[in-house]
Amino acid sequence: MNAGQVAALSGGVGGAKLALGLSRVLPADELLLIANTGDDFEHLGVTICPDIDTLIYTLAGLANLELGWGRQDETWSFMETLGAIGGETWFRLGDRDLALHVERTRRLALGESLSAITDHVRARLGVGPRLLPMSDDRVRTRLRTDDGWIDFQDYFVRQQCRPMVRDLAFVGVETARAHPTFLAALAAPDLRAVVICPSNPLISVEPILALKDVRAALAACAAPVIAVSPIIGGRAVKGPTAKMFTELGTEPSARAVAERYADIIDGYVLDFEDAADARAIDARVVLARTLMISLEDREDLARVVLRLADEIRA
Ligand code: FO1
Repeated sequence: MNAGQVAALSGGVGGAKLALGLSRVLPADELLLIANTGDDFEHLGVTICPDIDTLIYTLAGLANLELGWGRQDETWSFMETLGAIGGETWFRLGDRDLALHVERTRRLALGESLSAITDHVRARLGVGPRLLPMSDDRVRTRLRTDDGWIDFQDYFVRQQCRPMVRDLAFVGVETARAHPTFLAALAAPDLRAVVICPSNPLISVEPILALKDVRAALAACAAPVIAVSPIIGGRAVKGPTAKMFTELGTEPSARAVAERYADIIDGYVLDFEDAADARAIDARVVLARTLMISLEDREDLARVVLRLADEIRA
């Protein structure tokens, strides 16, 4: 019983690793990827969509694995030249990566949707599974720090996640429409599974869940919803997840992540290291190795997730 589609919700690095695993164990037409766009921003005159691009580059085999963002075999002439003439260089755009931002910005200005542009680029770069932005409408994550509200990339890149986070907002989410293909996938009677990839719940997954109709569609969908913990032993594999949880008053743990998804998940995959958390989680739980170092790790974790979904569905 493994016909229907799998819809996977993802942010950047960690999520993209599992998305790659899923793409390698599923036929391309059985996987639909939904990318967070809350991190998107306009900078140096171009529109940058970090999570969409990380997913495309990862699945195309073009990702810069050292940096965790951008393209491999990158050169930096544009940034160096920009710096030499006194331009802003805190957000580094590689020469190859820049081409994508320039082309996307040109097409957006012509009135094309972000989803159409994304679809075009993913096909040109040889990525098989469909990849959708969570919405074609603009949603921007902002954070309240002790110095007031700031944009996500200002916090994440310019200030290197140093400020204490007091609150989060997804500006535009009240009026943004979830992509219709995404909502249609969730409503499909033969949907096999929804996977919430191991991305930061606060900034990568919750912008998607905050879109009108998405949480209700997930709670109502025929398929099991399976989340994978991005926290292993109280620590995030990469990025500020644990720090943000602490600053917002919750001890970072696999259990704390599950609690944020309590109303929508049917299954939860957490690391062997977090076995003690398993009992407190109100979903069917599987312990696995969730640290994805090798390609095999990514595929193995994808199989664990699909097996859990199929067991729940059966
Ligand atoms: N992250 C950084 O830490 N420093 C950068 O200079 C940087 C540049 C960059 C350029 C294009 C792109 O798509 C992503 C980029 N990122 C950079 C990552 C980006 O900030 C992501 O939003 C985060 O990694 C969170 O997912």
